[in-house]
Amino acid sequence: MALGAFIVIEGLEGAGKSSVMGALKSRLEEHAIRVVTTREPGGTPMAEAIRDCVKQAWPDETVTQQTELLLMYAARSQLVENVIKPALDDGAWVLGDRHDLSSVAYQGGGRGVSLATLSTLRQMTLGTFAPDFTLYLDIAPELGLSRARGRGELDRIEQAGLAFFERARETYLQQIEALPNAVTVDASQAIEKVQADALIALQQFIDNRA
Ligand code: Z5A
Repeated sequence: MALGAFIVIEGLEGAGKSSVMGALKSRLEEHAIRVVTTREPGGTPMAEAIRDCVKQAWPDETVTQQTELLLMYAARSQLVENVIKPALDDGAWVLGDRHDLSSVAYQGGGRGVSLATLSTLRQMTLGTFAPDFTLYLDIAPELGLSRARGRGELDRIEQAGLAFFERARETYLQQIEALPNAVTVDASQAIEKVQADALIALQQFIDNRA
């Protein structure tokens, strides 16, 4: 069994994952825990190249559902095998900005890929590997996207339209309900309150693990 713990932050764009990640990292470091942060897709040189590829617009061709799905799992495989598992084995805790649940929400709920297909790919790529704890930052797509828009141009996936994000959120909520080690935080609150709620959830996870 790995020495470290794998904690994943999930949520729609603009939910505040980046700022919550910073707060969790600081809290873990106060506990003298070594922290490695990751993001998906991305986190290795090859996975970062895949990230650029999936996020950019391809005006002269259609990006098929299958291509998008396979690229997400290709990036995840690179990250898990080259970064996450070695870090956990070395005793670090890994804080992940998104992981497999994003594929279930976006490619499954959003694009309509079947749960059976997702399950086959997960089994092939991850086997039984899964987060020890998932923090889901729940936000209505209108609010999240308006925050994301405040930062500039929306990328290819962000341009998918409101109905896509509503399906993704619905899927997140259903999946989180069924996960044993998961907590939902209301991400529509002020950022300070979102961070405070996230830190309470983290502390409970740490206490339960001790
Ligand atoms: N994707 C997928 O389809 N399938 C998969 O399997 C995976 C990913 C792994 C990754 O892009 C895209 O890939 C993503 C899902 C898809 N695309 N979409 N659409 P990304 O990493 O660039 O996207 P993101 O993860 O959603 O990043 P984000 O928009 O930066 O979200 P965030 O990290 O949660 O938000 P933030 O950067 O912390 O905050 C965004 C802005 O809102 C910022 O200006 C903050 O100051 C502001 N903010 C945050 N919280 C608050 C509160 N509480 N109040 C006010 N303002 C706030």
